[in-house]
Amino acid sequence: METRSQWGTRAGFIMAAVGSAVGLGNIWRFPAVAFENGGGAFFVPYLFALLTAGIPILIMEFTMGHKYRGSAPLTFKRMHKKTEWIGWWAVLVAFVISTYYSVIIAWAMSYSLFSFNLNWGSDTEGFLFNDYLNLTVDPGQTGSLVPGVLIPLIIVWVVVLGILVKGVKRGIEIANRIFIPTLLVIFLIIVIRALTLPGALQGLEAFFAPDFSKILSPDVWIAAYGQIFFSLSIAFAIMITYSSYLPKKTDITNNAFIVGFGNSSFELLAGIGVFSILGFMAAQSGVAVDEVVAGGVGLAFVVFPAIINEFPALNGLFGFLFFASLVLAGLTSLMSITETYVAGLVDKFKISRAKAVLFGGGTAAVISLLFATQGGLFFLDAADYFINQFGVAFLGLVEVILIAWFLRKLKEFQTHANEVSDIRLGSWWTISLGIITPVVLGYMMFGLFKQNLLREFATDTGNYEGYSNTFIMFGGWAVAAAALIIGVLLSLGKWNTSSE
Ligand code: LEU
Repeated sequence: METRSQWGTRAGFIMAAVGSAVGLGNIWRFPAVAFENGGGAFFVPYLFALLTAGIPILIMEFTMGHKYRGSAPLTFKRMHKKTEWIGWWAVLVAFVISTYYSVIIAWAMSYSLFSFNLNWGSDTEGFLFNDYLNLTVDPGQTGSLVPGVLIPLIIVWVVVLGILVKGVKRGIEIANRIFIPTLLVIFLIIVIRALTLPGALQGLEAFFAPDFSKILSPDVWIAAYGQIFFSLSIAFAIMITYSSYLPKKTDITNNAFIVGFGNSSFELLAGIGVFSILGFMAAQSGVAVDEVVAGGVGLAFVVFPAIINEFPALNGLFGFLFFASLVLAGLTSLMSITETYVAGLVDKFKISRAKAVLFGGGTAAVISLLFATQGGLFFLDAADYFINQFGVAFLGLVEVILIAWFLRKLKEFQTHANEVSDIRLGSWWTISLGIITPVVLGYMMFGLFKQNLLREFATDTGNYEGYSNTFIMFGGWAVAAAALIIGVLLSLGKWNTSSE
């Protein structure tokens, strides 16, 4: 029985895949990660990871989705009856990400409104932590729900689940066809304005100035792989799910190149825009650019509002455009994350799409409330770090080793992709996945486990961000482990017979 939904057009699929890839990771994560890890020199590991892992895995996942035509669990089950658990593990990693990713979109939504009156005032840091997030509890405590986060969070979920209920073609595809071009236009306006601000050049110099002393450090390579996986939405069920809706006659390899390079171009554009603006800020306050840079949350929600205050004209409008671009980019990514478990539930339990959206999305929405509490930021930070390192990157490694070494599927997938694609895959692809990725990523993963476990059991202060052992145990390790354990349990359940 094959009544699987399909994309309406090739452009629709590409737009949706780009929509998934281009997200919060591109706009606020990439510029800060690149800057912290050697600036211009970061492009060496970044491009290496893109060309030997990112695009090859993207092609592999597109091939798997297209060949086995199922959600991640069904795809892995059809590939080999003993590997369904990996599909569920991937889906659960996506599930965890969706619970906090939605909250960051909610913040951006609030901030797009705050922009109009520059509500954040001059102390943007105080505003974020005290006034907006009301962060007055210790890590591990929740405190009460913060209404300013809760309301936009509800809107985020209503929009995303509303779109998913409408289906692949009439929901996801149409939304992406509207959101992605809009995002591109808004972003180009921001980048052009940024480049014409006084000080922009110094900002770009700081961004591109290579610091080659860092290039041999494993941390920098971990950061590059992590960024590529997260940013391309690979290794956690998304691209397998989206490509399972491709029609039989399609193109795999070319599509993967378009999505891969499209995503990196957007990332670079974001880097250029963000650093031009930081250069402006540095010039304005007479300090060096690296003094105004802050990672992650700080960059978008502390530094940016401060800069917007200083804009020569139309401050409110530019603030709005910046945060609106975060909202749009975030929503199209959240749709793709949520679709992984909606598809998994539909396939395994043969329930209707509406029920799967209500149950799967509803559960994620309820859990996301944890991050909308006063202590939410700490939970978010720990969950994000652990699920990325020990969910996404680790899962990517397990997936590649299993497929390339144990099941020896690369040749078969290569033939499958070549049959439908313009570009033919050769030894670049098999060597990247069969040798380079397992070896380089495996080496780095080993180091990462060692580092985190050592500091976990050494002293209380050596943990990630200095969090306590108990908090790291429950807020970090347990979350990453739960994705794997619940994934295995789900794979043990029986399939509704008609789904086979
Ligand atoms: N690729 C997205 C981004 O860069 C994230 C993913 C979890 C959908 O933000």
